[in-house]
Amino acid sequence: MLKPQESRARETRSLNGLWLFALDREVGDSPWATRLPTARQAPVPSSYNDVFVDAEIRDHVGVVWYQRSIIAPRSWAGRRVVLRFDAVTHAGTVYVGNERVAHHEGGYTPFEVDVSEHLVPGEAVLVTVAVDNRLTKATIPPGEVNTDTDGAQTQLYRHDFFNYSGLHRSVHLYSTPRDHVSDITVTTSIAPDGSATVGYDVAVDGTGEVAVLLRDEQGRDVASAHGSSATLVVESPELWRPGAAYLYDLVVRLGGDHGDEYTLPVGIRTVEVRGQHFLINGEPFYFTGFGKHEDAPFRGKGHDDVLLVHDFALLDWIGANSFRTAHYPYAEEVLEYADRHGIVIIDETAAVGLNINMVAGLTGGDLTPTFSPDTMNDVTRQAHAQGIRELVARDKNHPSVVLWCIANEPASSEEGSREYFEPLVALTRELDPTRPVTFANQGAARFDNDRIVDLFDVICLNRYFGWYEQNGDLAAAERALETELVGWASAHDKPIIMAEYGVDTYAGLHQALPGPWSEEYQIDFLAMYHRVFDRIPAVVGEQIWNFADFQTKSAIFRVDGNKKGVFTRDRRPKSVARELRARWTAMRDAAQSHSRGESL
Ligand code: BDP
Repeated sequence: MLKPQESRARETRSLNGLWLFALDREVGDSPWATRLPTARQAPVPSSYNDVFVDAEIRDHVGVVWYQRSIIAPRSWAGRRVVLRFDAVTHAGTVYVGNERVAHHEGGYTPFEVDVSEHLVPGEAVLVTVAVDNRLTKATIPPGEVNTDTDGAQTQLYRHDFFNYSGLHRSVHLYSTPRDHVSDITVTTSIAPDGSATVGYDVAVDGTGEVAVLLRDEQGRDVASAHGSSATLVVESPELWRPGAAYLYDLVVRLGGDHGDEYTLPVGIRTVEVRGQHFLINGEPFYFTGFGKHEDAPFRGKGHDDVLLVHDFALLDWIGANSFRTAHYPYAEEVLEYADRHGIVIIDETAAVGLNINMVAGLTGGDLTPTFSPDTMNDVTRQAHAQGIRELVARDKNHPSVVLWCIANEPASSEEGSREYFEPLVALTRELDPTRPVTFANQGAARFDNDRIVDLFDVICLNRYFGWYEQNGDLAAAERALETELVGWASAHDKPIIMAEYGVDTYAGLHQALPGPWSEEYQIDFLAMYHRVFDRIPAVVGEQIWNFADFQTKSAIFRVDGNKKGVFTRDRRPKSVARELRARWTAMRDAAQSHSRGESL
């Protein structure tokens, strides 16, 4: 699915800004028919929860309404006009004037609708969006909605981040010629002689001849072809490398000089898993970085370019080369920035909380089977499959994305997990045969009782020895961690990434004898994990939980949210940041001199 862009044939208008905003109980039967009966305005993009000082809005379960008037310029008459939402969390129903034009489920992937027949260029029309934040076993992530005796709905969900909702990402109105490029798929390979190929496949809605041009960063044409699919050869390619991105432009034209044009940035690189190695461009790659969240004060999960650039500046400062989009697909701007700046991405679906017996890192509870007709069932799996389809459709062309992660901490030691996951892994491979596939494994599923790991290419482990287990006892935690990692490394000939490890740390709490929650304990804890990783060659990556503190629902083990960040929620470094910086910048320098051919 192509992101809207300006080109000589395309125009886009941003619909970001202030929209009218009302709760469901404040509106009548057909709220789209007239102006919403409210003076309240909500910013787009943003979560709505924290911008108003109103508990009813923050904790609302169900539908809210957004509305604004839009106008397509007169010059768009006769063209195709599209209304596009980058993310409506979790479900959106869209009305243009009196007509319902779209419905989409899945809060972290875009959708769009051709509205050419629903508006008249030059005339204003109302756009109204019903946003539903309810999570059920038919949604990804899953949840349960319960109704109290007084009729109020409450939302139960098992993931450890606040259920932020709203128009989280940009909204666009754009136009293309009627005959237009509807999709592009690019795959790249590198030949033994150092030349490269860029294979492309262009989908077209309408008619016209396709012509493509590949341009380098200086704007020079390096290859061209005609036809909707072909393979371009680049004799002396500049590769896309971690920390040293290089992007070509694939300019796709349809129907000659007056037809459509779309430009796709292309990075030439390969990804491969060989034995216990993860290879990028044929060279072993070691992941350093974090599991992140889209989370910030006031805006919740609303996308913000200021935060985007600042977070990447902090990643660079600390020497990290990668992160995982825990626990949902992030805004496309994030992936584009990663492409442009050489940061490596593990791209995750929103399938988090597929474990009935776990709440935020803690197992226990009633031991209800997770996979059963009454719990996570075929309907859940259909939503999950749709989430995978939409993730791959959106992100398949990003060179920064090197690994699909199709779930976080499912109950993979429980009966039924294999039947649930087998078709989903097959689907992912069918949609994208070029990238390896993983899931993030939770600690209750160890190397001797996990039922699904052999279906995947890379073992991603989330472990909390020294926090949820052996709390405060790092010597015992070190033994447990080593036993666990050695167990996995001997049981499977696959690379291991520690995809989560971390401790809640209250910024400013210092202790001479480090104990849990202090900044010193976070330092000792991470140093211990790193000692162990350095002893086990199958470990090819370390991604700390979490980049920054983030908001959660309330719980007795959460203090205004989850405090496992290396940075606070407002992005100030905790003491451990400098220790990580020393380790990771040294590793980055060594990797860079290695790829320059210097001896280590
Ligand atoms: C893991 C989850 C993550 C939580 C983390 C924690 O994958 O979402 O935030 O534990 O408890 O289980 O901090």
